[in-house]
Amino acid sequence: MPLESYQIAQYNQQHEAAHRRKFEFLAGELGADLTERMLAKLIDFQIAIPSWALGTGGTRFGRFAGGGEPRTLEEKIADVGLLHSLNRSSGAISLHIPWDIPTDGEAIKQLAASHGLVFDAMNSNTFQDQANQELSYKFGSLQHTDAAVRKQAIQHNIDVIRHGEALGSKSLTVWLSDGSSFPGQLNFRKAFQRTLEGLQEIYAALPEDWKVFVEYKAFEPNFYSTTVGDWGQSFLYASKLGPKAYTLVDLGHHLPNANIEQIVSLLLMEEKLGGFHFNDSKYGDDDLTAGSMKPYQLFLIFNELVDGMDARGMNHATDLGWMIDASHNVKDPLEDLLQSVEAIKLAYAQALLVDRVTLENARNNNDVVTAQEILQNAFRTDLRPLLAEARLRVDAALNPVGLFREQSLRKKLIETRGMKAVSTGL
Ligand code: PSV
Ligand code: MN
Repeated sequence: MPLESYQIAQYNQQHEAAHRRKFEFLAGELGADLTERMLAKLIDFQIAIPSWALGTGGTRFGRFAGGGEPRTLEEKIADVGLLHSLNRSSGAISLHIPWDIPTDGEAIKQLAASHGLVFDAMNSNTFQDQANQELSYKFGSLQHTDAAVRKQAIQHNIDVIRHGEALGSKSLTVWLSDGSSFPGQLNFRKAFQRTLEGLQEIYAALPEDWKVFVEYKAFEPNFYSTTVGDWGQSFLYASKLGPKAYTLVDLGHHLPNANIEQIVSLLLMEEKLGGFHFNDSKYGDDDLTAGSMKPYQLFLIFNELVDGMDARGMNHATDLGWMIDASHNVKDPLEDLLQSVEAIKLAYAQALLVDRVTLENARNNNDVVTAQEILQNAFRTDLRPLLAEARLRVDAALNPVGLFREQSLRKKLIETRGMKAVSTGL
């Protein structure tokens, strides 16, 4: 273990006095009741780490690895365990098959449990051809005109479910790159129908207590049409499939300037929002650190999430799938993931702070100014000391990135794994 609990305790002791000053000021402003309620919710709130984001990400032009990347599933679990010991907010890992096939499900499950981790959604991959694969996905998978290709893709998804069952996962995320790159290439209606039929077979293989998340994406790798291209199409599939099927929102998968918070609000209302892939972007599916570009948008999304979940009496921590889906070209992947988790929890905390009764009154009175003030007051309140206090109370680091650096954790990983260790993924 590159980080021992006494090292976290020592670090916290050194920084506790400075933290106390900031926290006590904030708690005084918020009042003891609200402070404690928010702390309890923040401690519960966990965000799953994608196994494919633990290595350095690349672009189509190149990849600049930083060393010490996890080489095996066991090492990926160890990395997520390390993140979780630093922030106690990343208690789950999301696997991608076939990048992370567990050879011994029970042993992997136990290893994860020893780090305090559970398995979040399993992800299938019919967007790449694998070395020993019989038929190609060049022209799609579930939408393919050839029934044999569709069958292969369906079977792959069923295999992923079986791997997930062995690990205690409870959901499958299906992202299809299916679509077309040129006008005329595809019959949209037939592609939709074939995809629906494939999803229906996968749905039929789901265990009773599982969910399937249908992830949409507007473009890439296909640049003319995508067969699950937006939330409307995903919603259509999820509705036709049945009560175990939901839409998954990846923040990078919309056309520019889409109002994601409104999408989230309506999906929740219709009981069809299943989960999230958090990341941030400026141009397309940039897969940047959550909250690095548009923190206000992230807050507005959480504002709708808290409002919509409360309206339905949902448990914030457990009733939706919270996952990161990001890639890191120029940062240490582990530091980047710590930053993403912090940004997500900050947006969540800000949303908890919104005075909903006054907001609703302002809306009813068409008092636009007050409505805006309420949201911006919450967004502009510095809640970082509250997040730090939540960590302190569960023996995580007051400043996870600070401790990661102070303990030279990347250097230690490079010492054991080497400079050239390369992680599986994109
Ligand atoms: C596709 O862009 C996506 O968002 C899907 O969730 C995939 O599983 C993941 O990225 C692969 O990196
Ligand atoms: Mn995604």
